[in-house]
Amino acid sequence: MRVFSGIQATGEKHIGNYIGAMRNYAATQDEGDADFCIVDLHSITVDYDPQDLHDRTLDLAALLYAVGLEPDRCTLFLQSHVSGHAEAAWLLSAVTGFGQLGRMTQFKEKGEGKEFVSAGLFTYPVLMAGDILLYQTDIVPVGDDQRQHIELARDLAERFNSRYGELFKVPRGVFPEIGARIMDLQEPTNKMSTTGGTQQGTVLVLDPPDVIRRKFKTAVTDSGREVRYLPDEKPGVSNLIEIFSVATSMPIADVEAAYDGRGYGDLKGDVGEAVVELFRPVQEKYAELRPDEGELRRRLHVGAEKARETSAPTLEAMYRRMGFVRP
Ligand code: ATP
Ligand code: LTN
Repeated sequence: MRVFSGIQATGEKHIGNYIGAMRNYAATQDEGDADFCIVDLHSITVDYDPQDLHDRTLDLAALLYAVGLEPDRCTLFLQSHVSGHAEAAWLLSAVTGFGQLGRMTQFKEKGEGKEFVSAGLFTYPVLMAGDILLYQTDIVPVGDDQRQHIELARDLAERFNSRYGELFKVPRGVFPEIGARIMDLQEPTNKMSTTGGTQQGTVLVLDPPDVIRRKFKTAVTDSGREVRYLPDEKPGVSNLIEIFSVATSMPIADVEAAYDGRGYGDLKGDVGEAVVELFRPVQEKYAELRPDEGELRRRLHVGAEKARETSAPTLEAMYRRMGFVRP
C-alpha cells in the first residue's frame, strides 16, 4: 500500500496540524510505502516572504522528524526538489474544469477580501492532485478541511484514466476519527489555523509550556457547566474534550465521566498540562535536530532522490499517453 501526504512549508504548525495530520503520518509510515512532501511550491500561492519560506521549510523538516518520521521508514522530501510535481500539475490542468476549481472553498476563503489573488491560488488543487497521483497513492492522511481537494484529485484521476487509458490509482483520503477538525480556542466555531485564526486561540507545537497552559486556561467555553461532548451545542468544550482525548489516549466517554460534576476550569487546566506533556518530547527532539542544517539537507536530498525514482515512471507514462514525443 502507498501512503502520501503533503504539508505547507509556511506557517507555524499548530495542534490542529499535529492531531489532524502529522501524528497520522508517523502512524501510517509502517503501513506501506510512505511518502511525505513539504509542499513548498504551494506556499507561493499567497503573500509570503522568501526568507521566511526558506527558514520555515527547514523548521518544518526538523519538526516532522521530531514527531516521528524516520528517514529509513518513509520518504520525506521537498516538492520543489522533484520537478515532476510542477510538470504533472500542468499536464493535469488539461483534465481540470475551470468551474470545478471555482467551487473550491479553500480558494474562496483564502482569496476573500484580498487585493491580489494569484492565479496559483486558483490552480493550487491541480498541483495537489498531481502530488498525490504521481505516487500511485492508495491513502492520503489529512484533516477534514482537505476533503474537497481529495475529491478533486479522485475526479481528475478518473477523468484522465477514461480519456487517456487507465493509469492512475484513485486515492482515498483518511481522516482521523477524533480531531479531524480542531477548532480555534477563542472562536470554537472556526477551524484552528495560523492563516485565518486568532493567535491566542492557536496552540503551536513549539509554543513554550507556559504559553500552552495560558492558551488553554483562557479558552472560550460555552454556557452551562457540564463537560459533555456535543460539538453543535457546546463547540468550545467539545473541542477541549477531543484534544484531551487524543493527548491522553482516553476515549471521549471516559473523559466525560471523569469530569462529571466538575467545572470547565479543571478540564482547561488538565488539557493544558496534557498537551505540554504531549509536546515535550517533540520539542526536545526538535531542539536537537534543527541546528544541524547540513544533516537536514542531506536527509532531504536522499528523500528527493527516492521520490524522483518512485514518481518518474508515472510522469513518463502521463506524457506518453497524452501523445507527447519523448526524447
Ligand atoms: P492553516 O489553516 O494553519 O494555514 P493548512 O490547512 O492551510 O493550515 P497545512 O499546514 O498544510 O495547511 O495543513 C497540514 C495538514 O493539517 C492538512 O492535512 C490539514 O488537513 C491539517 N489541518 C489543518 N488545520 C487543521 C485543524 N484545525 N484540525 C485538524 N487538521 C488540520
Ligand atoms: N492542500 C494541503 C496541502 C497539500 C497536500 C498535498 C495534502 C498539498 N499537496 C497532497 C495531501 C496530499 C493543505 O492545504 N493542507
